[in-house]
Amino acid sequence: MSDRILHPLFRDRVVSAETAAERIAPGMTVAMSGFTGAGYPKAVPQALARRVERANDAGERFRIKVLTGASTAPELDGALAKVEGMELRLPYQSDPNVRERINAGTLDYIDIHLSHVAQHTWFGFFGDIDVAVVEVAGIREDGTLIPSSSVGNNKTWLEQADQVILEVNRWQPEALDGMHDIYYGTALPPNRMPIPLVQPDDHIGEPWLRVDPDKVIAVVETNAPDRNTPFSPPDEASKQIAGHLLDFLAHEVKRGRLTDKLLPLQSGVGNIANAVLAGLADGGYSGLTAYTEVIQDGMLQLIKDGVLRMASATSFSLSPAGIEEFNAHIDFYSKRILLRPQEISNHPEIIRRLGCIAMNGMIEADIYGNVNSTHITASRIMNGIGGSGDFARNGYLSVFMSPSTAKGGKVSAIVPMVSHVDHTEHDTMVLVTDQGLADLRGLSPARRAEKIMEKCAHPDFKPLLQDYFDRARRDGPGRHTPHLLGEALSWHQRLVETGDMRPGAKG
Ligand code: 0RQ
Repeated sequence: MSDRILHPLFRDRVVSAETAAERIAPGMTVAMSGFTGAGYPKAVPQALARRVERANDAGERFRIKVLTGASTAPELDGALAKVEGMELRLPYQSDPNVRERINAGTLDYIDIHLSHVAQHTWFGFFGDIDVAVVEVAGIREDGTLIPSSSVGNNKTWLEQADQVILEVNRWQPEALDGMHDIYYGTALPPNRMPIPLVQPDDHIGEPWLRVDPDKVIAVVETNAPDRNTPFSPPDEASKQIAGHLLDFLAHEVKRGRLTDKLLPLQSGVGNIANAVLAGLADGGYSGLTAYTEVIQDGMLQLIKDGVLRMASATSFSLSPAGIEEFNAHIDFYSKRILLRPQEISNHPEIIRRLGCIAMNGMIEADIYGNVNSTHITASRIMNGIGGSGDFARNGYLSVFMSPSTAKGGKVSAIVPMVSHVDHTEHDTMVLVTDQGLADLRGLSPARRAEKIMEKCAHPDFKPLLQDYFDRARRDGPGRHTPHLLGEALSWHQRLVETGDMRPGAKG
C-alpha cells in the first residue's frame, strides 16, 4: 500500500482503475483535473475509454460530458475522443482527436474564458457535476489532498461533484507539497468580497485541497508521467517577434511608463512565448515576477538566472528536460513557484490590480486590431481562447503575437477583417509579427490600420491590404472603420477554396 495515502479511510477505498471507471455511467457530467498537459488523471479515463469501446462493440451508446481545467493529454482527451466517448467538452483543448471531432460536428465544444469555468459551475450553468476525477500527489493523515502539477478547477470539482474518484500519482514529486495556495474565500454574488491578493507572491489560502471523505468512492494508485511535450528551439520568426517585443519593453522603461522591474508577466504557451522568455534573459532584467497560468521551461530558466524572482501560475507545462531540471533543484524552485486555482490565477480583479503584461499568441488580426485566437476560416476551431481573454482585457498591457504569414507564406496573419473575433479592437494594445511591432494605444481605427499594415504585414500582402484600405476609405459606407464587407471576407473564402489567400493563386 502506498505511503502516499496516509488516511485509513482513503486506504480502504483503493481499487483498480477498471473498478473506479465502473462508477461512471453514460450521460454523466464528469469533471476531471488537468491543465496544459499536467496533473490530469492517467488511469481512470483510459479504463473508461475501454468501457466505452466495449459498449460501442455491443451497439450501445456510452457518452459523457467532460469538464477540465484546460488541455490534457492522449490518455484523457485522446483516449475518450478516439472511442467517441464524449458528447460535450469544455474548456480549452489542444488534442488532435478532440479537434477533429469538434470540427466534424460530432462533439459539442464550449469554448469559454478559463477564469469563468469555476464560477459558471457554481452558478449551475453546466448542471450537476456527477463525478470528479482528480489527480493528487498524496493524501495526508487528516484527509486533505496534496495537489499535483496543476491545480486548475480541482477545488471547485471536489466541492461541487456528488462523488469523487482520486488518482494518487507516485510519479509526482513529493516536494510539490507546500507549493500550492488554495483560496477558499470565494463566494457567490451578492456576497463576494475583495480577493486579498496584492502581490504575485502573496499566500492567501492553504497548501492542500479539502474533500469530504464521504464523497470519495474510489482511490486509484498510479505512477505515470505528465504529457511533457518536448520544446523545439525557437525558430527565426519567433526570435524576431521576441526581439521586437523586448525592444518595446525597453522603450517603455526608458519612457518611464514601466520600471526596470516591469510588471507581472503573463505568457502564453508555445514557441513564440518561449522565445520571448529566452529573450528576457538577455535583456538585463532581474527580480521580475510572473502572474500567469503556466510555468514552462523558459520560466524555470528565468527563475534559475534570477531574472524572475518568483512565478505564480495554476500549472506546469514542462518538457522532459524541464522536468529533470525541476526535480534536480526542486527545493530551489519550490520557494519561488506558487500554483493556485485557475479562478485565482486568471481572475480579472487580480490581473487588473497587479497590472499584468499579457503576451499571447494569435491566429490572425485585422487591420483594426480585432484578434482571432481560435478559428481557421471562421468555422474550424484550433484550440480555444484559454486564458488569453482573461489577461488581454484586464492587463496593463495586452500584446498579441504571430508570424506575419502561415502555411508557407500562402496565408496572411494580417487581414482586412478577422474571420472570427476573440479579442476586440478594444482589448488589443500591441500587435507583433516577425515584421515589426504596432503600438496601438491611443489610436483611432484608421490610424491603427495604417500602423498595423506598416509594421506587421508581410511585404507580399502589404500592397493588397493598403489597396483594400484605400478603396474602403473611398467607397465604403463609413469612414470611421472603413470596410467593403463582401470583399473583406473574400480573403478567407479564397483560403477555403484554394488553400491560399493570395488573389489569383491556384492553391
Ligand atoms: O497549424 O500545425 O497544422 O501547421 O495554426 O500555429 O504557428 O504553430 O502557433 O502553436 O503558437 O499557436 C493562436 C493557436 C497559436 C495558440 C495559437 C495554423 C498553423 C498551425 C498553430 P499546423 P503555430 P502556436 C495561455 C494563453 C489561444 C489560447 C491562448 C492558441 C497552427 O497561441 O491556442 O492564448 N492561443 N492561451 O499553420 C490558417 C492562419 C494561421 C493558421 C496559424 N492565419 N490561417 N492557419 N495557423 N495561423 C495558454 C492557455 O490558455 C492554456
